[in-house]
Amino acid sequence: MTLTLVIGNKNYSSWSLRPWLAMRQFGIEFNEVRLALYTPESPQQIRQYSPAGKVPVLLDDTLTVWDSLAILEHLAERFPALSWLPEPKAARAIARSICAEMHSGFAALRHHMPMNCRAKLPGHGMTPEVQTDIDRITTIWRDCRQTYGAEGDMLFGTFTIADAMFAPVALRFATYAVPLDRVCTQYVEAILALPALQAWIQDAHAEPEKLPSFELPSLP
Ligand SMILES: N[C@@H](CCC(=O)N[C@@H](CS)C(=O)NCC(=O)O)C(=O)O
Repeated sequence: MTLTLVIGNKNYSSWSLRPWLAMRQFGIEFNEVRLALYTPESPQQIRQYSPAGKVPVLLDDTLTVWDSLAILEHLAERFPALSWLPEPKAARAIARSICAEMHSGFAALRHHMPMNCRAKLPGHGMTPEVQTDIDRITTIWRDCRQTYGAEGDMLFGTFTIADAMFAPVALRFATYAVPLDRVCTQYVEAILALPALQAWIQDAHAEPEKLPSFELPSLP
């Protein structure tokens, strides 16, 4: 049965990156449909696939699954032999909680430091609210790495859904050169070094579209 993942521009679409990265990391085969977002045609194009009018969307045979977290949960059910979440119950509870926290929070960071894989924008986008988001995210990363990360470079050692959820943040921290401590710097480097993430960035560089609102977020 074929899986098709519908995504937006790789340079800008942070929500698309999450399931794409997880599927590539776990070696799941899928077809990719990439739509250029924020064009006059894009709302109608997206609605051909998703009732919500947003990407990412997963087409799984006759099923349509939309929303990045729902897609990851669906995949975890579909491929139960893969390690989507850490094994110990306590770690799984934390992993689920931080995925949900990431999914529903950090609005200031998203707004002021939009994902832009190609760009280098040090110092742009920083506000007190953004710093509050960064402080919370780096606390999460430190706690996970220190408590559960001994067996690898990811939040819970090996790659899990939690890393897919936070990978766009790692890219943002690199683009905006956010100052980080050693543990968080190493985590960002580990995410950036994933072959699948490198492939995503390479594809982002090859994209022709330039969206002005993502290119020059304001200086504080
Ligand atoms: N909560 C959703 C958010 C999806 C979302 O906002 N996608 C953006 C792209 S990153 C989108 O489709 N924008 C196109 C539009 O609004 O026309 C998810 O996790 O999938």
